[in-house]
Amino acid sequence: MEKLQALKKTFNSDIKNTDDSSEMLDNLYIKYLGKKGAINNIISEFVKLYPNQKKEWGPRINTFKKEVETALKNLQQKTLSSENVINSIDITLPGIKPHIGHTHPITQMKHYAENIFLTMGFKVVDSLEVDDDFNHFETLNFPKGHPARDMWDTFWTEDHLLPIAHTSTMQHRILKTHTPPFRVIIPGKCFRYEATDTVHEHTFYQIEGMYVSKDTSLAELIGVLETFIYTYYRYKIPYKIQPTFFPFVEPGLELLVEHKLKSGEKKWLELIPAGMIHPNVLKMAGLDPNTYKGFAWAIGLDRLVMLKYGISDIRAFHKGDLRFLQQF
Ligand code: FA5
Repeated sequence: MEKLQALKKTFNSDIKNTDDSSEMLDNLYIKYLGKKGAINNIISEFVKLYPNQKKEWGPRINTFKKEVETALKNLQQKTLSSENVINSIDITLPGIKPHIGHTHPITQMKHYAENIFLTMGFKVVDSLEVDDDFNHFETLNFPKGHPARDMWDTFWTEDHLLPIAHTSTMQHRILKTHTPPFRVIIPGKCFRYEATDTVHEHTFYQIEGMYVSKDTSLAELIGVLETFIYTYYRYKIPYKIQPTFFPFVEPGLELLVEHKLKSGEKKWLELIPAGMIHPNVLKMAGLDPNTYKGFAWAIGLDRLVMLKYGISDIRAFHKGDLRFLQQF
């Protein structure tokens, strides 16, 4: 009885003198409720009592144990809430916008354009970045020494390979590996030995397209390009289509879009050259031009994006100026 009275006293004074820290709370738990704590200590003596003594002291010890447990639980709640107040986040402070990156506007728009063609039944094939004379020129109906090769001023490696100047370099491979009818687009990075200006870069992107079947036509080519332009810009952007020449198409055409210069003056900008695949190109890939017809095009992706956002200088894309890039 004396021990229990003494224990109650020390417990009451411990509780009074606690500083509400979680460390102090842990110590109190160990001191009173731990395996070798004061209450278990008393219980170990209790078992030595006579049965009639047990009857009297059992409930008293249990009541004290419950009092200790309740007191410590209350203390724990107090401790947690006081520590939370100190460590809590002030939700009234204004948020800070995280500086995380995002994909480049050209990449964003490449995916956007790819999705439009995917919904039209085209599949996407990746382009190479370096190729040989055979795929880049010969299979596209440019014999060696042909003056039309000058249309593509290119860099050459010492092994006589070239960083591709156009995605049409993939045409022969696609024709050889696909059985008509097929629809393919080939986005790729192109490199040219070019004097740069507001609409010309030395490194830029194209999206080549090819459609080959037994009965396709120039009308279908124009239909695909017009559908793409309307879907991409989502409004009736002023454009015109006029004839042009490329050795690997016959007839050839180009789609030009009205481009507003910084001065406010309007000019036509060549955006998508295209045409019916030349019979020689089909023949070189083993396809009979009397049976199969096809059309092809190449969209200038950088120019496509320039016109969407009213960007006046193509060189802004690869300058690395964050003030420009962060706008997308
Ligand atoms: C070609 O590259 C042809 N291979 C296109 C083609 C494909 C014709 C299939 C017929 C059939 P061109 O050199 O015009 O053509 O380039 C195609 C488009 O790429 C241009 O209309 C333009 O939008 C873009 N482009 C060309 N040169 C540059 C440049 N230096 N900087 C930015 N964009 C360019």
